[in-house]
Amino acid sequence: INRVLRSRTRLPNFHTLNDVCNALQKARHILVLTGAGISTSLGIPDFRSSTGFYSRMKYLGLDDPQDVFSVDLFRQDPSIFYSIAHLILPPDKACTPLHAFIKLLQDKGKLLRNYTQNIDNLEANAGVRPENLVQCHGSFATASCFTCNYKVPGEVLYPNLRAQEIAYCPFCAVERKALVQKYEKMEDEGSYSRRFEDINSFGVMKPDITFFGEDLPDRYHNFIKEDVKKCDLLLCIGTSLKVAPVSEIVNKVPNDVPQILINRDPIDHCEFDVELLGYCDQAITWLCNEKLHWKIDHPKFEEIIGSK
Ligand code: CNA
Repeated sequence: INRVLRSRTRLPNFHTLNDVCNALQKARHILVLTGAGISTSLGIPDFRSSTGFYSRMKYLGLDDPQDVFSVDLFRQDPSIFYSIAHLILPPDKACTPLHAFIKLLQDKGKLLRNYTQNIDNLEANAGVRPENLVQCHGSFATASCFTCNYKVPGEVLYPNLRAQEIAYCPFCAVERKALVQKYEKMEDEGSYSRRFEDINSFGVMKPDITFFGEDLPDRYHNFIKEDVKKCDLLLCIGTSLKVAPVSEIVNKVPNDVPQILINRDPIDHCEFDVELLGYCDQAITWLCNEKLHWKIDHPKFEEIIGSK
């Protein structure tokens, strides 16, 4: 975790909602940087809010609640991750108005790329095409064996994750059994050593989400350099911008490119040209309906307009 301290000189003529609307109308290469806040309206908790996922992890007694996503802890004891993963499993087929707005930008030929830190894969449910998406921290869409990398579709693991039961790789089963027997024998003989805790994760299936201590997917590194040069508008939505290197994207975008934040809470360590503080589904629905006269294709669109 890096707090990105940034004092950016704001654009001199970019302060108002009209400026935001003009930029959205004109832009052809919008980089949309999203985080957990765009999925909370579906009941998936974010991490760092006061009612977020980390605040619910206190009972585990970890030094740092983020450790539930530490690759070292997973190696030692994957049951900790398996005991909490059900809390962040994505719902089937659903997406939010905000996801549908990203799809709308794609349909209008304006979306350069959506860099999402989310692991719920809901962008796919909204119809954002894979080539327009970088899942910076991987996703639940696939899962791999921690030992031999055997890959399966993510849903294969869902019953185990929901039941909080560890899923094992079929190809590592024989070797795992032998290792566990050896380990148990050593424990009986009193020659147990902490380094043998690694066998706890031998042949364990892990969703392909990027844990702390793991590198980001190649796709992120392959695209980001060119995309920040190419983008003509940056939209940061539903993120606290506290996880590097994704949080550094805001510093890499050229100074003359407008940067807009749509977030429930202010972000003290970054400056944007315009900040729309509030719930992102409501903010984007209002902006599209009242100002841009764009219709978001989502069942909640009319409902939100009606409720004002
Ligand atoms: P975060 O640090 O929890 O920040 C979330 C931000 O969203 C906060 O600043 C909130 O103010 C804001 N927010 C919450 N609800 C709304 C809303 N309805 N409208 C607008 N803003 C809102 O999460 P980040 O994404 O910044 O941190 C990156 C982590 C979170 C990544 O590693 C993800 O994998 C991880 N994460 C993903 C999911 C998911 O996939 N849905 C859920 C929880 C955490």
